[in-house]
Amino acid sequence: MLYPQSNPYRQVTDLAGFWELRFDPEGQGDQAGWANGFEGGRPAAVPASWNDQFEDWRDYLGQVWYQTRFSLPWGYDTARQSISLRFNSVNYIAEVWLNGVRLGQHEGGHLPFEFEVTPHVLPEGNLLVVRVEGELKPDRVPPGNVPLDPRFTFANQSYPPASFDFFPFCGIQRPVLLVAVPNEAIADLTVTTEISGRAGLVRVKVNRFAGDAAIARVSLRGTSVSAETNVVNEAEVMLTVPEAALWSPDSPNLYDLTVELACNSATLDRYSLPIGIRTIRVEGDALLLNGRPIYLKGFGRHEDFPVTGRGLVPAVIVKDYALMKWIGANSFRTTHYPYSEQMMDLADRLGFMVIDEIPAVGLFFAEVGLERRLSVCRQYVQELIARDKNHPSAIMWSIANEPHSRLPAAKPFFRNLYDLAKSLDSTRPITLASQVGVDEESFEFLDLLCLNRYYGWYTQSGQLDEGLPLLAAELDAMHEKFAKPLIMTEFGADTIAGHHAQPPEMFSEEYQVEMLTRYFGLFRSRPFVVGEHVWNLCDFKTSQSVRRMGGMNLKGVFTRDRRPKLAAHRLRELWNK
Ligand code: ADA
Repeated sequence: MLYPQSNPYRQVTDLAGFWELRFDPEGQGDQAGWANGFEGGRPAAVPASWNDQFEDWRDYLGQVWYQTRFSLPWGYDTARQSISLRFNSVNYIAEVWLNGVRLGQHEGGHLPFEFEVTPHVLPEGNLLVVRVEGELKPDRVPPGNVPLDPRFTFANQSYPPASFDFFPFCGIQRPVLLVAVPNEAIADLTVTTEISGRAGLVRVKVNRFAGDAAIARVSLRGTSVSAETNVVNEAEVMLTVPEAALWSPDSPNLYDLTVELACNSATLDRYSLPIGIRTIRVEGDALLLNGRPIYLKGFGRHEDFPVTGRGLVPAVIVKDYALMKWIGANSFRTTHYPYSEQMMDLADRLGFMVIDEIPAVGLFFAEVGLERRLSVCRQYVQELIARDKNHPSAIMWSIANEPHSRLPAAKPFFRNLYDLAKSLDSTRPITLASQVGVDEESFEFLDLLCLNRYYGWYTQSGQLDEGLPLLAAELDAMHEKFAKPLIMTEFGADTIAGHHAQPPEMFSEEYQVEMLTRYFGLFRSRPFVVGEHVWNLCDFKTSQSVRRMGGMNLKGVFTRDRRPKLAAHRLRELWNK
């Protein structure tokens, strides 16, 4: 799924701004025909979550109607072009109408979807209506409102009752784009890279929308190779880049790749994207980038900021990267859902390695709704790989976070997703972040191990001396059983900024520092540990519960408004040593 761009053949217009929004707790909108427009809306910013934009709708996850009007900008031409509407992210269920025509529906809040609108769009005064709801339900992914069952350890009550520990923000959270491409256009590109000696090998598969045979011309750094599209509208070429400047965190070299579609020497379409030449694979106990062992230093994070909620805020992206560079990090996991395309683009440019995770957190394996949860997860795997496959920064796929995998149905569930992901992309390792550890049967086939652990916090609370040896034993047991490299994908301590204690005690800045420092010491004594991701980069909003002061998860090493705690300075020392 190519990200829209403007060039002499293509146009894109961002429909951001103040849209009309109407809350519809009674669900009267359907009867009242709000799909054809409605009165009585209030201004709401798009993109942004709706929950914190108003004075009294924070915990409302029900039905909401959005509408906006737009005219086709100069140059958009429904005769020569195919016009579509792209939604980068709408949480959770979105249903869309244009000028009263129902375009379709999408489930899942963190991956893009688009509708072709050429037959329905008018030169002026188009009415776009979007109905959104984010109810928490057991058969959704991520699930919520799951009936409490001791087997699934959802013992802690939280409000809203999400089966995940971050606030279930809702709304149109990333840009909505009006896109025009030529009728004869490039539909998709798949770039994979290899290294041969000092040369880089760049394989490019070009898919075009159905049409007569055409030439795909692929250019990179002055070298150009062409191939004719075949009966399935596909062409594949390979370019060799001598003395290639490889992509890595230390030197995130990118090349501008340009693909043109031509027929009878007339260029029909063009698409350009930055690519990085790199390889990533697991070998023995090591994770190799460009054939060399790497160690991941970084964080779990959230797209979370006051007022905008999970909305796209480019300045926060820039800030978080600046803080991660300052602290010496080289990677992050997209906990617990795919982040914006803008976040991924900067990861390529700034040299951050990304564990790219589908929004599958809090999965459970009771029979009821299991098939449905599997099909939604399969949809997410397909959508994520289609969206992020060409990013050099995306070094592996994560198919779940902390699934409740003690039931036998878990293993075949993840085998299914693993096989699907491998069939779509055989160039990246695949994993999941486990809370079950050595009993996570799926680690038999997954490419590497990821573990979330909080010894000294949820267990052995306040007693790091007790907790550390238990963690050491568990790491050794996992390595003994699975003989694969392991990343500690989560560990940390809730910390109230400004709260101090000597000797260190829970919630104090000193306790967070001691916990992280001693965990690091342990990891460095285990050569099969190939990475450490601290939970979390910043404090973030979550559901209210007795364990979450002020509805906040305070395990950030920075506060929610990006001010450092003591641990941030310690990490900077440890990671820049
Ligand atoms: C889990 C979970 C995180 C967060 C963390 C915590 O590991 O994956 O989302 O909830 O625990 O703070 O307890």
